[in-house]
Amino acid sequence: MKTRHIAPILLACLLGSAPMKAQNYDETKVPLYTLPDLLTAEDGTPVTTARQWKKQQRPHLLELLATHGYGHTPTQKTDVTHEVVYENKQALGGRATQQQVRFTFSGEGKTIQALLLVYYPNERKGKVPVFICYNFKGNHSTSTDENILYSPYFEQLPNRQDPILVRGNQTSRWSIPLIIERGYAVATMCYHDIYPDHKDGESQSVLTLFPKDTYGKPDSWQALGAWAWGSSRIADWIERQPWADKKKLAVMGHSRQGKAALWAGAQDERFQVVISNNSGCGGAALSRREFGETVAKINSSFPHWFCRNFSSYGKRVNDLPFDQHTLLAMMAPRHVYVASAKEDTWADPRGEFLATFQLGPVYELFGMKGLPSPIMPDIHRPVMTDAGYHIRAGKHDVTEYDWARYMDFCDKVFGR
Ligand code: GTR
Repeated sequence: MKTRHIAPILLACLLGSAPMKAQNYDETKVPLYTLPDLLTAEDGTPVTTARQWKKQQRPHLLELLATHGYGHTPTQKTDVTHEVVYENKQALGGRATQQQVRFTFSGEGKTIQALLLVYYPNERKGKVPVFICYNFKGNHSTSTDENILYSPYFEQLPNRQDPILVRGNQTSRWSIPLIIERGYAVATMCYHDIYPDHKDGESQSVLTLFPKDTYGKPDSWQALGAWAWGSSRIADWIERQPWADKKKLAVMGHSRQGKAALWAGAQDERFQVVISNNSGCGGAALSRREFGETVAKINSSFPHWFCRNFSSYGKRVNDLPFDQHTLLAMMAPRHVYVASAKEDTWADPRGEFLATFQLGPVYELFGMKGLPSPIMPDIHRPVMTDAGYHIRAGKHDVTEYDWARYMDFCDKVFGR
């Protein structure tokens, strides 16, 4: 018995690293913690007005999030061209128009291509709100429609029989018919096209389209920063479409893309509604709870996601100058919706809820309302004020239940 325990420890010592603590799933073992106070300025004075928040506190906190968490996004612009390569005005039995748009990003003598898949309703009174969200497994995974072109990342796979190329293998995560029925548009791109999601993905990512000194440093962007940047480039195109209501843009992401959606919403104030679906550690869940996935664990599994500075907080999470409520608060006075799943303990549903609750005092500066109670609601009892939260039954996933709630919330926010 003993050797079983000793072997990994010996191995870790030989490799020069201490073994990682097991993940905690026991609420009674959550350490005591104090969250950084969102309404205390750097010099210790209280933040009491919306103006102070906007002019001083928000920029200060955003800078902390960039320096210690997500990395700085370069301010330089890259060239982007767009070409509608496919259009079907009779998609979904005539209820929607489907477009596929090739984005070509260029810079530093290189180009990178990505494909955006868009559906918007044919029957519409005026312009429509739009959900912008990445897919994990290529545009072809969202539907069995044979006309959907493979996303560039998947197009290059040498084995055409690869099961990943099966159409519609993630259809259940994309309630496109429901989205259209409720009068919304949806735009999706494969996240690998922007930054291939593996630790050596940088060389094929959009980072390389920027000057060399904008990446590779402890506080510069990596994959999450790139994905967030890409959402803003999608918004640039959407804003110019005659059918799209540019004042009603929502960014939604699941899991690692929930983290990216929150970081996109923090930086780009065109996103009026920012939706985190099961985003967990480094997304909506409070890091200081160390429940499920931890800062130490996420950085060791995914060293290419956050900025390098973030990994130094693995063993001293209480020294982080922010927690995830800070990220959510960047949306004020816009709207944030956080969703959890009961069985998704890795993502710490309670931590996701508590971070959302912490938004309250910041919303109040703007005369807005955060979540009404610090007591977590039961499953399938969504709470919607100026912020939204729900926990549903089931696993780590995106389901029709989640989409329906996001649209209920957007209907409320957009006055539909
Ligand atoms: C897990 C990761 C989570 C979450 C998830 C996902 O492996 O630990 O932070 O992002 O992946 O993206 O599905």
